[in-house]
Amino acid sequence: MPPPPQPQGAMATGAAILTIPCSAGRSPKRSSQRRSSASLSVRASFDANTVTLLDYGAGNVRSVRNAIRHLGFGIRDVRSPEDILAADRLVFPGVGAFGSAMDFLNSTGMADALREYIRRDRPFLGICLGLQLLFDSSEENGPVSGLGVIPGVVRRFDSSKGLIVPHIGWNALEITKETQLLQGVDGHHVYFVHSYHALPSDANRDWISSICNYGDSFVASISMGNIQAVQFHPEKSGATGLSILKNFLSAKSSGAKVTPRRKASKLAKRVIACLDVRSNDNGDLVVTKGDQYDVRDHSSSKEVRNLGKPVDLASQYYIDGADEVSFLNITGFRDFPLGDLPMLEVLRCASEKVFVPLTVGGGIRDFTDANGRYYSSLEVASEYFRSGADKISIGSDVVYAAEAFLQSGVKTGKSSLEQISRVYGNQAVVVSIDPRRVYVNSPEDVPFKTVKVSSKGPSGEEYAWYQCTVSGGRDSRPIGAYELAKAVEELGAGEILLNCIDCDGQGCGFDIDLVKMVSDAVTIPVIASSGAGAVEHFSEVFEKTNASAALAAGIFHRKEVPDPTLSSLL
Ligand code: 1PR
Repeated sequence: MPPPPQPQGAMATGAAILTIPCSAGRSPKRSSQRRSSASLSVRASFDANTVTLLDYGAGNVRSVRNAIRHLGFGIRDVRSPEDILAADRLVFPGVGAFGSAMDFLNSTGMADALREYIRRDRPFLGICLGLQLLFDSSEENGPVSGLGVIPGVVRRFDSSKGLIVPHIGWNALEITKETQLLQGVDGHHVYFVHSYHALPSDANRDWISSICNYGDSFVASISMGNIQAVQFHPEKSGATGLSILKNFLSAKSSGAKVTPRRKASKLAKRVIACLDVRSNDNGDLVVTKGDQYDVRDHSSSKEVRNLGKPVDLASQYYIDGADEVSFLNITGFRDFPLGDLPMLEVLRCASEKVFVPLTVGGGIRDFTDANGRYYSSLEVASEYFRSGADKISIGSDVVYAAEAFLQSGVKTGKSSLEQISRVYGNQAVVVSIDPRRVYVNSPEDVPFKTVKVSSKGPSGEEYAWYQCTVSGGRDSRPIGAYELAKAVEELGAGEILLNCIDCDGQGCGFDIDLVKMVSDAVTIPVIASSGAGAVEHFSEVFEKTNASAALAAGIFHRKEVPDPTLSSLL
């Protein structure tokens, strides 16, 4: 259900009651294409600092709220079709699947209200699915009819030729039409995360304000009069994204120029700053960092290493230019995460300051508390999303689910991975793999996929397989990283975070053999993790493997590179 409305502030002053016909139009200028004549009672308002938000409760729009508030605007939530028609400025951050979004809009009368609002050329900003829904139809869950405002269809990216889907990451816009919304943005990268895209065609050419290339060209933004929509996430696109949002929210915006973030004109490799978080022996939640997953000091005190406060470090890495920030609650496997209120508070505070994607992992599984109350993994994930996560990451629980799936060959639909990706979309679900290298003499020695290693093992072994672990590397399982990666792709993972216990904290570079094996095996993005000790290590992993992103921790905590804006150097 939509969240409760926000305080309405000055909205009451200057409000007026109107009654207007509700109709639909392909173009704001074509009032003849009406689909409904139902009348709606409308209260028009005149409040320059409040924006109306259409959040139909299907997913996390907290990031959009945080970005709007960060820019100094208040939010009024849509509760009824009349609220749409009364809006001065409407932001529609579509989330979830196309079919269920249209079901909701049609059954509540909001589809007609949206068409009418658009026909009247009122200020509108659609985000992500909020752009796709404007088109005639989508292949997602269907075909399903959309709002029919813009001619054209929405299709899935074609992964059959090896294209990695979802399209996740920072890609460049090619601006095709001058608009105030995209002023100063040409050539900049913005953050995309989607599996479906609107196709440009002769019929919708007039609408398109920018395109982007991923496999093929797709519609990155549209603009017609006051109607704007973007496929990317301005609320997660750092300073560039915030300036786009500001251009929409502030009628008086000067559209100030922003410094180019990067020069490349294709999907950029991402650099992710990771914060391993846990309580220290005094009960304070701290950022820590291990060597091969051992986070205790090697001195006699054996204390948990304390590298700083989670929110301070996350904010700093955002300011310094990290493409994404991840929190891993590394003792989540033994503590109940919903009992870990400081962690949720960390997430809330970080999401108000970090305007790039925020991932959180640790402890996502079904759980029964001391009072016998059962919590599903979906509830745990939902709480993480509500607290500000854009993506969640699951480790141990997925290993068990993948083992069961490989044994039975049956997808039950009940695993945490399947449930969460069904509700929030697979682009919101990362699977974290914690493997350890096991050398063997020959591929025949084990029933798991092996690689010929670049450096031989201690007894001259030429091959290795990568054994998955659970509970932060404490327990080894009878499944390899390759087998796990293939299984989780089938079960609905949107990305793989590929750690390597042997390399963690060593600063000797990523395990290229492992990253190559896994990133060649799947068509979802793989994040290489563990071992970065120099800028060259990032270049190496991107040159030699199909990794889409690289994650590091120690190198940033120890300030061994100026900041995480490494992608500009690569
Ligand atoms: O199993 O669903 O509860 O998730 C637990 C999560 O916590 C998993 O993602 C797991 O990887 C992580 N985790 C558990 N124990 C540790 C530990 O360090 N003792 N951290 C741990 C994993 C690996 C990376 C690290 C990179 C880069 N740490 O997060 O940041 O290796 O480090 P580097 O650049 O310094 O080499 P669940």
